Amino acid sequence: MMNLDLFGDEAGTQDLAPGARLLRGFALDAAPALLDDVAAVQAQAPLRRMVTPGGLTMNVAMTNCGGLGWVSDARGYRYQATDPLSGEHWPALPGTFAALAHDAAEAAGYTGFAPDACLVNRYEPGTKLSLHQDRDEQDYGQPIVSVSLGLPAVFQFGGLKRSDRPARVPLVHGDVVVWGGPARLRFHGVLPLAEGTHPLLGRQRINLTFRKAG
Ligand code: MD3
Ligand code: FE
Repeated sequence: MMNLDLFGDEAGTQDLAPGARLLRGFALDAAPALLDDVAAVQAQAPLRRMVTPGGLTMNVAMTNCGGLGWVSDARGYRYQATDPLSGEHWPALPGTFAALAHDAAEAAGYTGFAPDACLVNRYEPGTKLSLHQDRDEQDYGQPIVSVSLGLPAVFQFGGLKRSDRPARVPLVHGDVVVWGGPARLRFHGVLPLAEGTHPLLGRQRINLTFRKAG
């Protein structure tokens, strides 16, 4: 069928743009185990809404696991080894997380991806993430792997300038996107989450982003 040519060489794999590959349902089988580990991470390092350097409280609630975690406060955005709430190291990166991130990166053509940071983003209906670039990592040659769990979201995928009009990409439970190469510094965001209830997560969307930050 000619339509299948729109999707890469494997059913469910789609190039959103050069360097940005969508792996539909790649995390579906692993999702229950991933969610158990998300719960364990949250128990040790609670979700919290961080404050931007400009003094605004972020809409998305966040926590981290891995050797480095992303934080924002009045001093700026950065990665650090400890949770500012507890002063303790972030929880270790669960083996399920590391394996999924590695395998997804490989499926997108990046061999040997070994993330040292996993940012856990929690959305509820109405929560949004404004257009931004991810620029706090050391090496933009490293890809970012993102995993969508729970309620669906509409992802905004822009260009290299904030003013480039973003495309809208629906992301559902189990979808994985690998962002690298020329897509690595593109502006992106998430539109306000629609009301809904997911069988595994209720009124939430959890997004995991894996990075080699340091
Ligand atoms: C495109 N998170 O944590 S994941 C973020 O759904 C973030 O929680 C969103 O943006 C979320 O920084 C989107 C998809 C994503 C992540 C990183 C990217 C898309 C990207 C980096 C470059 C280009
Ligand atoms: Fe981002």
